[in-house]
Amino acid sequence: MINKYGHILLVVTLAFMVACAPKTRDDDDRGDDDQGMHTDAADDPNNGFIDAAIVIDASPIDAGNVYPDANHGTLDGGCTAATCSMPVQPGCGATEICNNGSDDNCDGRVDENCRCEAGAVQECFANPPGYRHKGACMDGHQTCEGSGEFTHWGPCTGGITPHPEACDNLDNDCNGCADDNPECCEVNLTCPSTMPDGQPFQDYVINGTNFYMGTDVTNWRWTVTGGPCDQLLAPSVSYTLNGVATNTVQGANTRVLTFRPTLSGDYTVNVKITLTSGEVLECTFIVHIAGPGLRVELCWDTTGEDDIDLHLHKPGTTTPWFTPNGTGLGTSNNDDCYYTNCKATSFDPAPNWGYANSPLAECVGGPEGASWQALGYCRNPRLDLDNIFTVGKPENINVDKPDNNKTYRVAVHHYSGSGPSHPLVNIYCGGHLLGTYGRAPDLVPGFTAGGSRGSGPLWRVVDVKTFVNAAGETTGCDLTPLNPPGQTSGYYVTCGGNATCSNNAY
Ligand SMILES: [Ca+2]
Ligand SMILES: [Ca+2]
Ligand SMILES: [Ca+2]
Ligand SMILES: [Ca+2]
Repeated sequence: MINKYGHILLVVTLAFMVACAPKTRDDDDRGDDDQGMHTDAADDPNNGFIDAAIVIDASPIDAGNVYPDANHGTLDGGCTAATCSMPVQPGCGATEICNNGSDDNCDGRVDENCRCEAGAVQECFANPPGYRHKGACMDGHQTCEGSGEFTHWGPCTGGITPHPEACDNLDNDCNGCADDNPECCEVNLTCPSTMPDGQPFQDYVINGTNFYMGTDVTNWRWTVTGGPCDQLLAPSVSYTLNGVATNTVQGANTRVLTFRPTLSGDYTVNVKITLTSGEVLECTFIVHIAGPGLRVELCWDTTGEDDIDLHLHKPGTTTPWFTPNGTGLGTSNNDDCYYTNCKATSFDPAPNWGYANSPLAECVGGPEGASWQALGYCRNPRLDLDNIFTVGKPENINVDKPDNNKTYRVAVHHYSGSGPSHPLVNIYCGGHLLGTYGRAPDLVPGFTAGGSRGSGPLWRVVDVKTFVNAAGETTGCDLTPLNPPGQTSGYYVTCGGNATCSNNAY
C-alpha cells in the first residue's frame, strides 16, 4: 500500500447559541377542574380571567368545548388548548403531478411514475400535500434512481412528517394550529420550528435549556442524523452521539449539545428529555448546514482500506486528468484540482483559476485548518483533505464563489486498494444537496484495483453548471450526469478493475 503523505487536524471552536423565549405557563390552572355546575366567573378565583367561551357549564363537558374539564379544556389565560377552528385540509387530488415533490394523490408515494434525471435530488413530502410546509412539517429528500430512460424517484426520506399533537409549542400535526390538544393547557416544552443555519467544520451548539427550563431532568439524549455520506459512513462519522462521545462531539448526554458537521445539507436533531417523574419529553428539528458556493463531496464504503481521490476540472478546459502523461510529481495539471495541488499542504503549486481567496473562517475549522491558518486565507478551489487510510472521513472540494453559467466536471479516481469500493459523490450548490451519484441501489462498478497516480479506474461523474447572482451567491446548479461515450445510461468509468490501464481523457 502506498501512503501518499500525512495530514494535520486542528480543532477550533466557533459556537453560536439559539435564543428562545421561555414558555408562559398557566400556573394558576390548578383548581380549574370545573365539574360542571359553576359559572366561569367563579371558576378560577385566582387567575383573574373569565372564560368567555364557556358561559355556564351545564354538563360535565363544557358546551362549545369538546374536551372534558378533567383535561383542562378551558381557555384560561396562558392556556392555548382548543380545537383548531380552521384546520388545514389534506388537499388530496385525483392525479399525481410530476416532479413537484408532493404526493398529490395521497397514495403515500411522491412523484411516482415520473421520469427524472439519474442522480438528481429533490425536496419531497410523502404526506397529504395540504400539510406540506405547514407547522413543524419539513421536507425530506428523494433521489432519482435508475439510469438513462429507466429512471424513477426513490423513497422520500428525512424531513419531519405530521405527528400526533404534542405539547411543545409546535404544530406537530401540521393542521395550522399549535398545541391543539386538550393535554396542552400546561406546556413547559418549547421545541424550535426553525434553527439558524450552520457551517461545515464549525461547532453547532444547542442549549436544551431553551427547550425545557425545568431542573427535574435526569437525562438528555441527543441524536443527529445527517445526509448521504453521513449515513454511508455511520457509525464512524465524527458526530455520532447516543452517549458515545467522539473527538468532535461534546455534550451528548448533557443539557448543551455540541456537534461539528463535516458536510453540508440537512441534519435531523432529536433530543429526548427524561424527567424525574419518568416522563419523557421530546423535540425533533432540522439544522441546515449551508456551505457556500459549490461543494463537491466524496465518500466511499471502504475508507481505511482503499485510497480514493476526488478531482474537479476547471471550466472551459478539457485537458487530461492528472498530467498530460499521467505520471510524475511536480507536473500537476492545474486544470485539475486534486491532492497534489489543491490542499493547503500540497507539494505542487496551487491551481489559479482566477478566484479570490476566501476569509480564513471558511476553512480554518476543517481538517487542514492549521495549514490554512498559516497561509492566512482559504484558497479557491481547495481540497479540504486527502483521505488515504482514515476510516469514515469524506473529501470535499470547495469553490466558494464559482463562475456564473460555467461548467465544472467532477471525477473520482481509485489510487490504491482492491476494494471492492463504492464511491458516492454529492453535489451541493448554495448549501443545498442537488445531486447524489453512486448511492445504493445504483452503485458504481469497477473500483476493485487501485492504479496509483495516473492509472487505474477513473469515474467521470457529472458536469455541474453553476448559477451565481450579482452578489456572488450561488443560487443553483444544472447537473448533467455523465454516461460512457455514445451511451445514454451507465456510469462513465474507464480502466475499471485494471490497475495498470491508463485512460485519463477528460
Ligand atoms: Ca403520489
Ligand atoms: Ca407530485
Ligand atoms: Ca396542530
Ligand atoms: Ca404541539
